[in-house]
Amino acid sequence: MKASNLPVDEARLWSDLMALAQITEPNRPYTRRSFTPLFLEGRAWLKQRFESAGLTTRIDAGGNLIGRRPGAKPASGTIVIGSHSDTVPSGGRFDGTAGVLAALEVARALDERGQVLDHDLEVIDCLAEEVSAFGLSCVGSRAIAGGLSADMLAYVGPDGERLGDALRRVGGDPSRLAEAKRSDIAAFLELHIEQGPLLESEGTDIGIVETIAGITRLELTITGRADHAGTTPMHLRRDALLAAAAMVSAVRDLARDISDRGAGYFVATVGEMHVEPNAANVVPGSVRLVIDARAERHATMEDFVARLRKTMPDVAARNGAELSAIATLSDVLPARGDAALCEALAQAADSLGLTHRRMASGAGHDAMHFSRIAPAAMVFTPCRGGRSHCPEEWAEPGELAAGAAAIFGAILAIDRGAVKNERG
Ligand code: HGY
Ligand code: MN
Ligand code: MN
Repeated sequence: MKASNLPVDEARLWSDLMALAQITEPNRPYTRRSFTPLFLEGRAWLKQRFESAGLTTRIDAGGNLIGRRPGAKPASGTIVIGSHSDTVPSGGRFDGTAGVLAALEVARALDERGQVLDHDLEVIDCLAEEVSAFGLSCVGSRAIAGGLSADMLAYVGPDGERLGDALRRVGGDPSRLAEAKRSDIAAFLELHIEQGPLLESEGTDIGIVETIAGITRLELTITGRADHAGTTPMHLRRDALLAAAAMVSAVRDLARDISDRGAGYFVATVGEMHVEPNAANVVPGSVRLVIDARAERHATMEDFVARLRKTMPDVAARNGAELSAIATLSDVLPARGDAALCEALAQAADSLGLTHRRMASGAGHDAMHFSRIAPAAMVFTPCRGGRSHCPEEWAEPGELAAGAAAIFGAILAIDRGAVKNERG
């Protein structure tokens, strides 16, 4: 339903979104991969918008762009709102960016309405929420939560650069990560498009996220033998890609078996694969593939990984290759929305005449990491056909403004002390 007289400027939010969307790789819109020059161009644009909204900006040691407005009683702590501005390759215009720009719009609206908060207020564009070229996601929000480890900083990207060096290149500082870890956050709120079909199919205005599925990413290396594609008889081949293909369908079968057994929400995908030497006339010598698994319950994920480790070596051997390595790239536990913050969002929605429902998220978000160090909650807004991580991703201006307005209302409630979250 189209709510009227929202406390945020729908047109201004939409104009920001469409302006930032123009900063993309021209031949595969919408692509603004973290750590790239285009990402930094988007950052520079965001910094200018933050500052024209009266926020003082900085890049913290974790590479996050932070816009800050001091409160009247700084001892109250900091209310943080934000998301991420990096995209997947050929992604959409709203995943992440809607949350960053809605946060900026909320900050402007609070200011324009003379709402002086007791709490400090921060708008944050978190670095590299999407799986980066280094194989790691949520780089900036991990740093804020104190979870960006030295091992992770040693991850190497496709052109040989270490993550720690890339972090420095975008303004972070791996030697000062202890300073990036926060203990002052009173509440973290994130607006995000649902990236699923539920809200649109029901005609519900906003979703209030109670749980975010845990994510485990594993890198499997399959070793065969590179040979001449024209002279090597079929029965003598050790084709790593053939084995990898069998493993991809085995992952799918295992995921279906687990999700059909009612062990809570579970999905697994192989969306990334690198073939060596990747030449038409060479029998593939080796393959590196990444499994992305999501589970509502961590016990289900543990079961998946145990069964995977047990069965995959045989799948490789049956297809003439060897599973030579399984590396855990990341392993993030499921996260919960703070009950009191969720209730504050529901009450804000009610007061605006917005319909809302509680729901789970199969997508990962920066809020997962903030939830380890502070009360955190998310607002979902509908997206057309539930499509995301593709150029067809679409959201309506009024839907995004409604989500931003709910956050606006929840912030006022938090600031006046009307929200007693689980951390007391
Ligand atoms: O992959 C995810 O769940 C998120 O879109 N980064
Ligand atoms: Mn995404
Ligand atoms: Mn996202």
